[in-house]
Amino acid sequence: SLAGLKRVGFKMKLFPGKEAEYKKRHDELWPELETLLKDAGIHLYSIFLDKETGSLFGVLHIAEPTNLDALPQQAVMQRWWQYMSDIMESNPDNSPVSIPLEEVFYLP
Ligand code: RM4
Repeated sequence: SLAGLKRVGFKMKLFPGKEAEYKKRHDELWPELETLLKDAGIHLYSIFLDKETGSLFGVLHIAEPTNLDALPQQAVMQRWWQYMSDIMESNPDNSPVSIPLEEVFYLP
């Protein structure tokens, strides 16, 4: 059930011309990364692309959002971010530049 889960929304930025590659890499998401995200308690994780601007809008559902704080230290997460850093805006530590968004509407 989704009752009690919080929504977490954020945006990231894709480099121009990398739309197909970004989709392909996520279609082929590493099983060990899927396990990591699900073990963190993430449900219903979507990423939407605005093809006009390259903005990526992520939204996920999780009971305890602070569980997300442990993900950046995980080796699989770091490998994935390094792998992705050639096609999306990233920080010096390879994590994606990720801007938190405020939920202003929710219709359960
Ligand atoms: C994205 C980005 C996010 C990750 C997803 C699965 O490209 O790396 O941090 O959660 O992939």
